[in-house]
Amino acid sequence: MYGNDFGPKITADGDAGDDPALLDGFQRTLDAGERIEPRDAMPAGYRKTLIRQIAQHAHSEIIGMQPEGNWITRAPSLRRKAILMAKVQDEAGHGLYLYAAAETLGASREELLNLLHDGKQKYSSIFNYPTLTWADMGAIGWLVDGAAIVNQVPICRCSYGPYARAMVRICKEESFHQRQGFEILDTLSGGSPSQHAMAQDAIDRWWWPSLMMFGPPDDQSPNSAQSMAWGIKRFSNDELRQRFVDMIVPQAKILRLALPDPDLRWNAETEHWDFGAIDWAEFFGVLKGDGPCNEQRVAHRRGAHTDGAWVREAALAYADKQATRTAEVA
Ligand code: BYC
Repeated sequence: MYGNDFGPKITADGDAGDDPALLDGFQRTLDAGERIEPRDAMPAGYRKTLIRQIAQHAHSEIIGMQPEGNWITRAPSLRRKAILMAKVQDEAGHGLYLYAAAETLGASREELLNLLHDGKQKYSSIFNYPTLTWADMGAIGWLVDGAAIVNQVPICRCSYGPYARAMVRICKEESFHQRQGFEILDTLSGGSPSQHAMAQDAIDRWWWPSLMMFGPPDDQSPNSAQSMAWGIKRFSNDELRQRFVDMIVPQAKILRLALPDPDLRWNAETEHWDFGAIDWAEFFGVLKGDGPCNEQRVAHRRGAHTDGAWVREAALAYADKQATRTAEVA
């Protein structure tokens, strides 16, 4: 399905096929802890898995602009507005780096966007929840970007070079995003009783969906084992979820906010925080399209794509003109 324009064709679609010599080279690169680059031979499944994950990641970044963009005009001060605008622009940039990384595997941005618009590729479950109050901007920054950092820092060491390199810059920006979320919540938590209540309400609504961001439990994660063997994922979904809980619990104390889980307690034996059961029926329902905002998010994305057609056409016409001029001069 995907061609690779970045190097010699190994098979019709640029993959190693069953050629043992090529597959051996791929495995040796992985075993040496080195990076697979676009021109290298790779198994078709490796390419397909990367395109699936990178596309889903890119889609999450651009769909993630919607719940936050919703609050730009209602930010409570000029400073907050400027910060939120910068953050939403960062998300667009993350989408661009990731679509560009997918392009090195032979999947064009247009093709991937069509798959998103047709509901054939996913984006993160978290963005199917509504942002009801200003405190939600704090909760998204602190919890959602916090979860993103925990999930994405290991991807900086992913075996595929372009994805790993894109993640380095993304993670730096995510750190700024998390701090701005923490600061919003810290301010609200220390404000009037109703501001504190608003912050607590946001945490109550975003906590469980944030835990779901890490994906299904390991025993229900069909892709994990192979992705870990290929060095695409470095840790399992449950390992990263636990790491996130361990990071957030002490931060919640500093924020003077409670996490809505009566089963949350320190386990001296494991030296981790135990937490309560996640409602996986809710997660799979959201994945199927039954979340509170699924329809709205995809409809808005399709609308934005249609409205932006003239920009793409103008850019192409300009590029054509430039190319003609350059050819004439040459
Ligand atoms: N939401 O076998 P599994 C951000 C799907 S952006 C929706 O464990 P895998 C941010 C999964 O795709 C956050 N679908 O899969 C942006 C698979 O279905 P398919 C996005 C999910 O890939 C803006 C099926 O469930 N981050 O943080 O091994 C503003 C079985 O799962 C979810 C990334 O994309 C989910 N939560 O592991 C602020 C990071 N979880 O594709 C913040 C990169 C699972 O077979 N991605 N599914 O139909 C990853 O690390 C991995 O893809 C995942 C899932 C851990 C998410």
